[in-house]
Amino acid sequence: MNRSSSSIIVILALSSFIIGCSDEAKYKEMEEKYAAIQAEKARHSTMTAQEMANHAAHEMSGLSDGEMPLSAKKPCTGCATDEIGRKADDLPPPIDRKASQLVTVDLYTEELVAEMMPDVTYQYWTYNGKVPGPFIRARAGDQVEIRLSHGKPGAAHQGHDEHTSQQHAAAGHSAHSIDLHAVIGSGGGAPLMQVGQGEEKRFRFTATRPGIYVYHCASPHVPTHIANGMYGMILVEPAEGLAKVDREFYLMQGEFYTSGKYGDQGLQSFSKEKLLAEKPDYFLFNGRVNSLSDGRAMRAKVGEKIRMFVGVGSHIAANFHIIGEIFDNLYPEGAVINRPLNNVQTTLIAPGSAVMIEFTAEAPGKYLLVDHSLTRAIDKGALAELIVEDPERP
Ligand SMILES: [Cu+2]
Repeated sequence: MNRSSSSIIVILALSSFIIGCSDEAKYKEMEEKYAAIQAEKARHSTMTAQEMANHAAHEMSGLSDGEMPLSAKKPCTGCATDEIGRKADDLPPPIDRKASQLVTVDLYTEELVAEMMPDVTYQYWTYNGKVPGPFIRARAGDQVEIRLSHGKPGAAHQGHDEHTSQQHAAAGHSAHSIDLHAVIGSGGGAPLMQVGQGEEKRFRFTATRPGIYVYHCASPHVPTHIANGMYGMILVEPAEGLAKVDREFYLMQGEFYTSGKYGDQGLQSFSKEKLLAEKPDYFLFNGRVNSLSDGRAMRAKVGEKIRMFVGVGSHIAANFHIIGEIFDNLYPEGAVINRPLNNVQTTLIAPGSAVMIEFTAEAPGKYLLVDHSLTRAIDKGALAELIVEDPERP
């Protein structure tokens, strides 16, 4: 045998050994997977219906049983606030007066670093330090005075050390403003309300048209200001008020465009490239992953009437659905004085629009609120929880 043919034999022998090894590894892996599936099946067969529901809910939250829920937060380093998300019950009570009045609204803009999910931080641009901004409530016929100051009164800006005009300009927020969709008039108020560093401006309008409306910043580059979190909602109640309910909740879905992928750790910068490509990494209710889950979940009791105001602040429409619920009344497109649609499963909410939803909590349990374009819920954060308790069976 010459040298070259003997080396071929050695190579053949070696490669069959390697193939043998990798086959064995593959079979072992398959065997393990099969065993895991069988174990999971056995586990399911012994679960009660309630345990099964909880298990599914965990899976929807991206958690395996027993893992720490993402909303059990540890302190965040480098954050200006421990909580960027507005709670869903943070809204003024229904209006209970029969005459018009002046409603004054104090707003300030604030850029601040906060946690988007554990170990992921982001510099949000906000109204009053939370996403979404405050829920404004007026009655048809009211005068509304918006007072907007650039920066939290008396506080230093976050995000850059100097507070010169050049620094603000370089950061892209030399001015902030407000455009309210409840305003009839050029720019929805924004032309009057461009507020530079250290400035405060105010304007008044008469809330003539009942509806649930979005407001947002309209300073250049407008889509960037909005994508960073500068939006909220204003409800103009009809003069006779809305029907009485037991609970009201305020939610806004917004998508975020970060330099890294979903879950990449550390301070994420805003990606204008992804914004222009309409490719966000996060779809979130009220500002962060799990903002409205566990200890911050919405809560109600069996038999209570629930009303939700749900809007889209940023640039991509939401497909809003509550798993295991049917909307008794849906007022699409913010049209709260029109006759509602009944028995609706999912509603499309356009960017810069909002809906009002009413239903009675009939069965106890944990209900997941999702964007039914479900990768957004399972893989990109668009999940919230409503917990319905039965006082008869605690
Ligand atoms: Cu702004």
